[in-house]
Amino acid sequence: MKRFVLFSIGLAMLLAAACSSPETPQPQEEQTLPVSSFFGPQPRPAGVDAALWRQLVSEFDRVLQAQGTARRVSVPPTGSGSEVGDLWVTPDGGGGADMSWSYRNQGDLNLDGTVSIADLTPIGVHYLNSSTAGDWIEHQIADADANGVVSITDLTPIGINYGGKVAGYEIQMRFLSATEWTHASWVPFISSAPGSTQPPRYSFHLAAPLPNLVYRVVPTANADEPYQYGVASNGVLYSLASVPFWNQQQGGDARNGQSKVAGPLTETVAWTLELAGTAAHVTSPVADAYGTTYSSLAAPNPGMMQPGPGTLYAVNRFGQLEWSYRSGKSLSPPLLSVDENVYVQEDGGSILCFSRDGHLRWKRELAETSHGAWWQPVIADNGLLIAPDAEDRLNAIEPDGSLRWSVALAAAPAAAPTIFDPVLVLPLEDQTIGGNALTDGTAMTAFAFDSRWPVVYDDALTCSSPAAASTLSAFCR
Ligand SMILES: [Ca+2]
Ligand SMILES: [Ca+2]
Repeated sequence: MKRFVLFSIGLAMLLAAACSSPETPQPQEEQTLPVSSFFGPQPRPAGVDAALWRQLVSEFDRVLQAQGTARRVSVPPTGSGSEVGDLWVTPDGGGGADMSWSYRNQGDLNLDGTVSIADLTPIGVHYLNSSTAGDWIEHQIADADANGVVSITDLTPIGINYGGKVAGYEIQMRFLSATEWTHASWVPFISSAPGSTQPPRYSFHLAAPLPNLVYRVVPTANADEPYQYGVASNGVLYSLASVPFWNQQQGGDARNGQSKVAGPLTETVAWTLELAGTAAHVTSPVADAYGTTYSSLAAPNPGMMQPGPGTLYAVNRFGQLEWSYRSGKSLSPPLLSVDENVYVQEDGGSILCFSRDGHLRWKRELAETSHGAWWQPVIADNGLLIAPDAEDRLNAIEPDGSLRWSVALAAAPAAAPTIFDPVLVLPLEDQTIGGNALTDGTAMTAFAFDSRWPVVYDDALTCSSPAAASTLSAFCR
């Protein structure tokens, strides 16, 4: 037997010598196959230039050497670039709720759950594509350092995060008043659809969420306890879950400026968009659950105190203009409803309702006269839009554009309405704060206090008074 093996090796050597004779050309691939000092020969992926592939493999060796991460395996992603920032919790209408979030693991460009040398391939495939092109969404997955172009520098985050693994996500919860998070469930890693360049989106159903519970998800590098935890997602307070991220000026209908997402901790500029013309006045932007931002800008109005004709802009989360609507009149800040309508009020009082894609769904005239000013309407949690008009009436409009109620005010509105459920609070020009029932508009109370911008937080309405400097008053339920 031993003799047979020796004979076989000898035959193989003879055959190999015959194959490598000068008359037989080497295949092109073998001549250009680059070798990683950590992982050995790296076959060139289809569609990637041979010289570029050599450069990527060589540079990746250098990055791994510098970071000292080449031997690392299965560590949880802990960097801010892996932080899930789009956890949504949406009530299902039957007492439960649906959680959803996008996979994030910085450096895992091929979306297989692990940061490895296989993640060099997307850089080669999408090399030198940039955010200035309209098809950026197809290439963006390879922009590991998020600088708007796929280039050699995208190897660095792969090296830094090398070995980063997401085996799944733990769903955690805590009561609003507590600091300790507790385990609610765990969901395994899922892959994207074949050929997809978009991170997979996870979903999880909550059978019985409580209003004062906060939810978040945390990636784990392993499937069993004790978990190795990565960086936690944004937390969502369930009672704010049905509200878009920042759906009207000063946050929500209580004007308390509270968002349901944690803001960024770094000051990196993600994008800048130049809008045409000169803006004399920019209103508070609002953001929906898809990351699209809406804002109304006004043109200058020479010689006039009030802003000029306004334009409503919708800008997506990549900084690209989705649509715009130019009005002949000045515009209020936009408002978003949970049923995905975008509202804006024109000078004089007309309400315009748009769908998310910029289609004008309806327009409702409220007053025949014009004040040369807009008021800030407010949208209640139940979708009812409350809007003052130029004839000093307060109007409640249903999502379909029909009028639920309309009542005369004791004086002209002096600022924006605020909802202090079940009362609608409105500062008036006669230096009182009026209170009307949200359900039918009935005047319930009026107290003498010269204030602008009341806010509601917890169980108190807080107002500051310009008449008595530094006065801050709180009115409890
Ligand atoms: Ca990967
Ligand atoms: Ca890049």
